[in-house]
Amino acid sequence: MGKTLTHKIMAAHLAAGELGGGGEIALRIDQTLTQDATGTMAYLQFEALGLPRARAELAVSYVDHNTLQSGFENADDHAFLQSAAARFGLYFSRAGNGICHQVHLERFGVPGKTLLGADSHTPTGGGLGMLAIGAGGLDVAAAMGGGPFYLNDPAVVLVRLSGAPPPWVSAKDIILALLERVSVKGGAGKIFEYGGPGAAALTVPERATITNMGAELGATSSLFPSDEQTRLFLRAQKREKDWRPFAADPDAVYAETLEIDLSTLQPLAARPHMPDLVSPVAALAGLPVNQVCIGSCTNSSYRDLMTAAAILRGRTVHPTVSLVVAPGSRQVLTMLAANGALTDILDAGARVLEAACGPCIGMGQAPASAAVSLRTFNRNFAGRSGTADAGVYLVSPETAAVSALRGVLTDPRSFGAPPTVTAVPDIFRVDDSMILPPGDPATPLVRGPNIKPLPVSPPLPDELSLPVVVKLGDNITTDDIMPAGAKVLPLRSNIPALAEYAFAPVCPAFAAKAREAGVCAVAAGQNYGQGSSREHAALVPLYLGVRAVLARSFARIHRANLINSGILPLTFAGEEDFARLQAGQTVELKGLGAAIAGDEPFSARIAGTGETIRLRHDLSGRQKGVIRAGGLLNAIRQGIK
Ligand code: MIC
Ligand code: SF4
Repeated sequence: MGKTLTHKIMAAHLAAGELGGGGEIALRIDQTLTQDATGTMAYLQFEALGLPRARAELAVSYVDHNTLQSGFENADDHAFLQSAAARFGLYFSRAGNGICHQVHLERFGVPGKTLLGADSHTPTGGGLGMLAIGAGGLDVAAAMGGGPFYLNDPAVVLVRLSGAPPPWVSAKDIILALLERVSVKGGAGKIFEYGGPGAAALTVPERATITNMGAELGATSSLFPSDEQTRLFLRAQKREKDWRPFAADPDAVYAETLEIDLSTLQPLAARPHMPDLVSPVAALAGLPVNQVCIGSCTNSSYRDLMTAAAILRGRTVHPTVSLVVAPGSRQVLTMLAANGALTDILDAGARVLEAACGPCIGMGQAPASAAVSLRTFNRNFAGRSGTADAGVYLVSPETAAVSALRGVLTDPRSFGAPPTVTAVPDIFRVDDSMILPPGDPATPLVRGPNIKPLPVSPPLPDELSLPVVVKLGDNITTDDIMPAGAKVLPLRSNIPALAEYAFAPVCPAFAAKAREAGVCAVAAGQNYGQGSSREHAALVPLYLGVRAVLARSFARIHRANLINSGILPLTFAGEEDFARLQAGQTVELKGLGAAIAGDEPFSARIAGTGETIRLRHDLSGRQKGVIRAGGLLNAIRQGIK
């Protein structure tokens, strides 16, 4: 029986477990990456593990998220990260060098390797034929130290692309079409492997747009084969020596196959406030637009910005629109500067930002009240832009640029002939001078006042009486649990200060109520914790006394982060159990030791009501040990893992 590409890479990296069995497996990790909003915690954890030096083949620490520096906090974090990189043996990509995923694709990604990143969009590397997975900082710290990464063996789905996209339809429209079909929770427990003639024709930057936004499907990862397109990209990056062909066997067996005929696609947009609320741009055309942002790890490549520049050339942005352009990397920005495209963009009236995440994570450029903002980004969750009532639409660079000129959401097909852009030039501008190589192990860690110690959970007791502080609905994002943005992100290495903002968008009184309760629980619907990898969405609730989250289902990375933090992720056994439990009630968990040891559903009483609910834990043997110890740090220190 032929093998999928995913299983070939997994088989070559399997450290424990069985492929195809659906249980927990462990993979050896070749490369790790962190960014500054997750990195400070990851390196504090690496330090707490007592590991002297990274053992992975390659470990890179990027600074790309918190670059606004409106106070000392971000700069303190950068100094800490730079010292940690030198001490622990990491490459350090300095602020201004670009967004982690874009730079990793350009400079470090290698086909057939495994990459674990403390950021949910790490699967961008799948555009190069890597198996690239997002995880919480502690899992990345453990992998950096040479430990394997544990995950549930995913089902492998083939997305077979046929046909060629019509003019003005690009990679963003392909992944939006898939999001419409699969939804933000439909990818859970799956890896999406792309194939077919339509995939072969896509360049690496286009593939990376698709694998990047596979994160919005809730997928474990997404990847393309490594082929001639991959070789051309790596050659242009002066890295042809890193190229190897990798592909699925022709008779590979997949859990599921999805067919997309690219020739049937049209320009698409995801409407507020979820990436899977997809409509044809034509159906929304005419909507007045206040802001257009081009950038983010999804759509900020040389290909994307050259396309936008070609559309903008010789024209001026509409008077009602603020056009913001954030290039993905210093490589992209300097190439645009050298070939004149940057002048076209500036001449058109764009506001050009440094090569960083910027507005994607609410680090500046918040839209006006009730504004409509078109963004080439990957997430349009309510409030993520920094403006609670702004409506963010996710679109391709083509739709964004054309709409910026017209002042209304515009189907780019009405613009005339599409620009012809070389996505992968013969040679990219390679200059790694802003990437510092690993330094002296004796380098002291620079700890400014913003760097606070980690919260650590106590071991799991046998009984817990937990008031349910809040009951939430489906698809609660990590931005709902632990918002980001210019005001809150500087506190990422300061859990006590961050705690004030816990659940702010969905339950502003959460911190006060949790403190009053002492220990407590959170209840929620399906796909709880979708979105980012930020373990702060577990560490902050832990700090505030949350000992269990009861949900109808969980997003993969967040569930792992809860377990790693020592918070019990429990699922309601049935619909009626979810319906029965109300906010303000107290759940009594008794005989937890026995309940965790077994794998069957167990009962919990709702205090003072005479009612019970049935719950499941679905923990693997290893996870049971982690939960009993009170989290992964405790477990590793006690030699449990
Ligand atoms: C995001 O896009 O939400 C982030 C910011 O990149 C996060 C990581 C974080 O919160 O630090 C992610 O996607 O994992
Ligand atoms: Fe940065 Fe946005 Fe990409 Fe997250 S999604 S890594 S914030 S550009």
